[in-house]
Amino acid sequence: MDYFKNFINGEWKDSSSGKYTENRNPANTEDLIGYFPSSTKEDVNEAVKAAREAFKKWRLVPAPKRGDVLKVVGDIMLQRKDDIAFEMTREMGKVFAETKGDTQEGIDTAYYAASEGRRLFGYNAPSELPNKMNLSFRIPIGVGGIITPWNFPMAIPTWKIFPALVCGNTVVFKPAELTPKTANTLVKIIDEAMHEVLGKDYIPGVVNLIHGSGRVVGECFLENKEIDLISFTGSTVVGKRINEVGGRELKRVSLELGGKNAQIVMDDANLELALDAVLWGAFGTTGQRCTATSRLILHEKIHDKFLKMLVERVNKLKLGYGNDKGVDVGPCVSEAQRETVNDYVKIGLNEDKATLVAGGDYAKEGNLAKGWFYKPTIFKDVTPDMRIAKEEIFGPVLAVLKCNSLDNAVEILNGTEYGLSSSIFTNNVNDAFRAVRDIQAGITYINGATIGAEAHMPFGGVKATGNGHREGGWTVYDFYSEWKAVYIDYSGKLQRAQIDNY
Ligand code: UN1
Repeated sequence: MDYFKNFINGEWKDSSSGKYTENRNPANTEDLIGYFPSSTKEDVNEAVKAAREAFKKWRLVPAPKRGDVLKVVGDIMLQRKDDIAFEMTREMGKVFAETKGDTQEGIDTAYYAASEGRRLFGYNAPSELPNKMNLSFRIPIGVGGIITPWNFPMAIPTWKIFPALVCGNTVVFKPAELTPKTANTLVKIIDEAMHEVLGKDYIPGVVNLIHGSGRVVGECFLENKEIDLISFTGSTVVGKRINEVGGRELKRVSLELGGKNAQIVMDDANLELALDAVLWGAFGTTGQRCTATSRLILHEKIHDKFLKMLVERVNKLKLGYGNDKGVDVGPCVSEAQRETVNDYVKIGLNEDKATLVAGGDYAKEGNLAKGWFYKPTIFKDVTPDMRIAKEEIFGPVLAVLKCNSLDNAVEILNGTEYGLSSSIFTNNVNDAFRAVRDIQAGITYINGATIGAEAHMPFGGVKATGNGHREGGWTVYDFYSEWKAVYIDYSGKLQRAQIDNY
C-alpha cells in the first residue's frame, strides 16, 4: 500500500509525527487509495523556512520565466488530463466528465498565469515636477499559505498557487484531508516543470506541500510570522477565524466562503433550458460546489408545471461510481458530509409547510451501499425563513420557493447572508438587466446555471461569502502582489514636491 509524503525544500519527506491518515474512495470504501502524513507544527515551520529562503531567489527570476514554468505545468496537465481526472474521481467522487473539467480549469489557469508573466502591468503617471518621472511596479509579497477544499481538488489550488508563483511569491500548500492525492499530483507536476525550465538554476522550496488537519497545519499557518498571506476556501466559520487572527498579525487574507445560490425561473422563461440548468446546478458534483444551486425560485404561473417536469427528471438521474459510464451523480465525499445532508433533510421534514417531493434518504441499492450515496432530494413549498432555505447544505438537496414577480424573486434571492452565484431564466430583456443590477452576488448568470465560472473571470462573492477579494482572471493578481511607487528625478537639483511647484 502506498504511503505518501510531504514535499519540503524540493524533497519528498515523511512527517515528523510518523503518523498517517487513510484515504478511501467515497463511492466504494473498500477501495483504499493510500496513507497520507498527519503533519506537525515542526513540519509546517520547516516548510515555511524553506519557502522563505526560496523567496530570496524566486523573486529575482524574471516574471516571464516564472510564467514559462506555468506554461510547462499546463502542458503536462494537458498530457495527463485523463489519468488525473480518473484518480480525482476515485478520490472525491464526482463524475469523470466533471473531474476532467476540474483539470481543464487548472490548465486554463496555468496558461493564463503563464501569459500574465509577460504582463503584470504597472501604471505610470506624470510627475508634478519637471524632469521627473513617476512609475509603479507590482512586487511580490513573500510566503503564501494556501488552504484548499476537496470539491475542486485541482482547480482551486491552481487558482491560488499559479498567480502566487507568477507574481514571485513562494508557497506552502495545505490541501483538504479528503483530497491529498490530487494535491501530490499537482505538486509533482509543478516540480517537474521547475526542473525542466530552471535546469541547473532550480530553486528548492518554491512550492511546499504539507498534508494534515486544519486544526494543526492551518493553525500553524496563522501562528507563523513568516507567512505573509493566506488564501483560504472553505467554511465561513473557519474563514472568520483566519481573518481575525491573520488580521491581528497583518497578514493579507483572501477568503472564499459559503453560498446559498439560487436560480430564478420567470413565467416567460424557456422551461426546458431552465430544467437542464437546475439539474446540472443542483445535482452536479452531488451539490457539493460553492456555486451549487440550492434554491430554486419559481414564478407562481409556471410553478406546478415546472416542478412536475423537474421531479420526473430527478428520479431518472443515475447514481454510481463516477468513473463508470452513464453515471450522472456520484456519492457525497464522506460519511460526515452525508450525515450533514441527512440532518438537513430531517430539518426540512420537520417544517410543517415544506414537503419532500424527491429523494430524502440514503441510496443503498446494490453497489451503492459501498459508498456515501444520497438520493437527489427536493423540497417544495419552502419559505425564506426556513433553515433549508438559508443555510449552506453542500449536498444534493434543493429547496423550491415560489415568487409572484421579478422584485419578489430578487428579494427572496437576496434574503440570505451569502452572495456567491445566482441565475435567472427569462426572455424579458428588461427583467434580465434589472436582475443584473439588483441581485446581490459576485456572479450572476442570465439563462445559465449557477455553476460554470470561467478561469479568466473574477470569481468570488459578496456579503458573508468572502472578504472582498476575487480569484480567477486579472483581479487575483492584485491579491498576490503589492505596489512600489518609484520617482526618478533627472533635474540635477533638489525638487520638493508640494512645495517648489505651488
Ligand atoms: C466551487 O463551486 O467551489 O463555476 C468552484 C464553477 C466552477 C468552479 C466552482 N468553475 O462551478
